[in-house]
Amino acid sequence: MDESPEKSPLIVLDEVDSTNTWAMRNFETLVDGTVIAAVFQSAGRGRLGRKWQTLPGTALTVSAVFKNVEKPFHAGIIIGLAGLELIREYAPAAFSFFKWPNDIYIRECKISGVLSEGVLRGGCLRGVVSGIGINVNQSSDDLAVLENPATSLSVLVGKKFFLEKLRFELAEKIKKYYIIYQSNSGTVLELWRDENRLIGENLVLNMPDGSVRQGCFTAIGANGEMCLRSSDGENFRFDCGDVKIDTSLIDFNLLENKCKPKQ
Ligand code: BT5
Repeated sequence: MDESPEKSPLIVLDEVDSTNTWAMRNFETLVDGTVIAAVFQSAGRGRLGRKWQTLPGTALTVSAVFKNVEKPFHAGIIIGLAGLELIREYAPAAFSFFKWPNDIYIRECKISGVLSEGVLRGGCLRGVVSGIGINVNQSSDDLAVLENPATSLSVLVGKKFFLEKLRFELAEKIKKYYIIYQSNSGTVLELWRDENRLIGENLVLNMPDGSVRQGCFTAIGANGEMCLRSSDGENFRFDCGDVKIDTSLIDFNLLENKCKPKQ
């Protein structure tokens, strides 16, 4: 079997519980770099047992099989960069960025989320399945049912998109970033750091144990961890947690201007 990502297939399923679950179940038989997309995902999953909700035919729900990454968190970066590039192409006027680690936001609204899961067999890590959900054709009313602010390409641009085309383009971008990663992982990691536009901002971090941390997001460490400096100058490192965007702490107009390419 040819294992080069250039030739890895795109599998489109009409309906599935979760593309991540399907890819994990079928991991052994799938070529490295295979991309699996669903027209409808009935039980989409977020991190920490949360749900990823999308109505049929409104969104991209895609997973990819990574058998060749140096560190498991790199898989989420590869798929996240592909998603960010697609969102930028179709909504170029919107200020899109990564909210650490791999969520994609437009200001305080989530447009995309990434779920990466290690594939363990007999206690050994065989690879990673990483899935991305991108909101495309949802209306504001569709998104209003979600518990946190969310947006879609359609809300941003004011028109509907042909999902089949975007699905194919996303798969090509995932392959592209995986190939770049395999020849130079440092380039891909640097790109991801640069697109984490909340570095330098004051953030609130909700930890899985329910505790809350607040401080300045100073940097991303070598293992992808968030470095946070508290108001009394103490430095902390976190490899998990949910960043909450507090619009009273972040001036998005200022941030957007700072991030604009210089003319
Ligand atoms: C994520 O989790 O953001 C990861 C989402 C990954 C989804 C993809 S789709 C393809 C693949 N197959 C799967 O089953 N999953 C992956 P987390 O950071 O835990 O965010 C989950 C939270 O986002 C929820 O609790 C809601 O508040 C919110 N949410 C749910 N659906 C959303 C949507 N469509 N748009 C924006 N926010 C949403």
